[in-house]
Amino acid sequence: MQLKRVFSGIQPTGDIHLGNYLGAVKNWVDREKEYDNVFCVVNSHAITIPQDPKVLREKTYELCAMLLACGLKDSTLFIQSEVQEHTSLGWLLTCITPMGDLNRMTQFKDKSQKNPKNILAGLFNYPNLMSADILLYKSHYVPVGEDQKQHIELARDTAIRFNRDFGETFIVPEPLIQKEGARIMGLDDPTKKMSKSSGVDKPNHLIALLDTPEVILKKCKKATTDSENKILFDKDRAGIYNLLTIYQCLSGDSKENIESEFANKGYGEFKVALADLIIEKLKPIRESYLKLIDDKSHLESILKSGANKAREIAEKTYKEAKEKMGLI
Ligand code: AQP
Repeated sequence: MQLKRVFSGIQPTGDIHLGNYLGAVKNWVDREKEYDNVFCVVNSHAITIPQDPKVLREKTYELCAMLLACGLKDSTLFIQSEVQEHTSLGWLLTCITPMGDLNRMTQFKDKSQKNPKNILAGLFNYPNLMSADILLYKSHYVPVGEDQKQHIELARDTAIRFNRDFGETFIVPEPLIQKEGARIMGLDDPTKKMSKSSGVDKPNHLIALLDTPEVILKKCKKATTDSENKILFDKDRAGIYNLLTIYQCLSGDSKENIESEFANKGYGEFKVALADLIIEKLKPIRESYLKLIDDKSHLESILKSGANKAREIAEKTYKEAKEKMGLI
């Protein structure tokens, strides 16, 4: 039986954190057997914000090792810039996408506000590259966190537009968004999404998958809550709700069980239990990561074979799209 294809990507823009893990990567790993998976470290996306080239190279390899450490085994894993058809198809899609569609993207608005004096054209155009990533592999599903939903909708519109104007070519992809954990919030400010870039200048914003047990405990203890001291899944109390969601995603337990487990306990005790759970779940990932990053040639050979497999599919799709648009 032919499995449906899944594509997703992650940017090597900083330290991969619990939000990336619970919103996306854990889902990739847990459902790996159900699909024909293509996963990509999207370094060409990363340069839509200025990067230090040396750091970008290192972070790219580190993130690849981290994805394997999280448990990916049978997926096609590669680095985006190794398959040039991503940027080539990105250009074709740029030429059929109205500016108005890109103008609506909330992530562009958020990210450009962070650096208003240096807004790069690549940041504006980035959703087209993301559409190309997905459409190149004729992907059925795209497992992502909630912040990426709008970009998937754009990829769907683009596929529909291309198929209408140039003939049936692309599969119209669907997002796969987790019920729980699709939007993990910052520990310092539970009204803001946990993000790698915010973690750079705010030490208590995120929990990185490579944080040591001591750091995890410290960050959990400092996490913003409220003064009610009641451990309930109450969306109006964003801080405790966020911590409980992390607990639920990692423990796999139901909301009711978690609430009754902590019914007579205070925030202090809950935060220590949460830290213990995070430490326990991240320990094997950390250990496996340290081995993988230590053996660069093994890592490079996995990535090379991933890129070769990806390229085989990507070349065919790009050729088909290019010819349909009349390019020689
Ligand atoms: N806070 C989050 N909660 C749930 N899912 C999240 N994702 C990101 N943040 C959260 C999901 O992680 C996957 C990889 O994201 P990405 O690295 O490609 O880009 P991003 O969404 O822009 O992630 P960051 O951490 O916010 O990075 P920066 O700060 O560089 O922009 C995606 O599936 C995303 O939905």
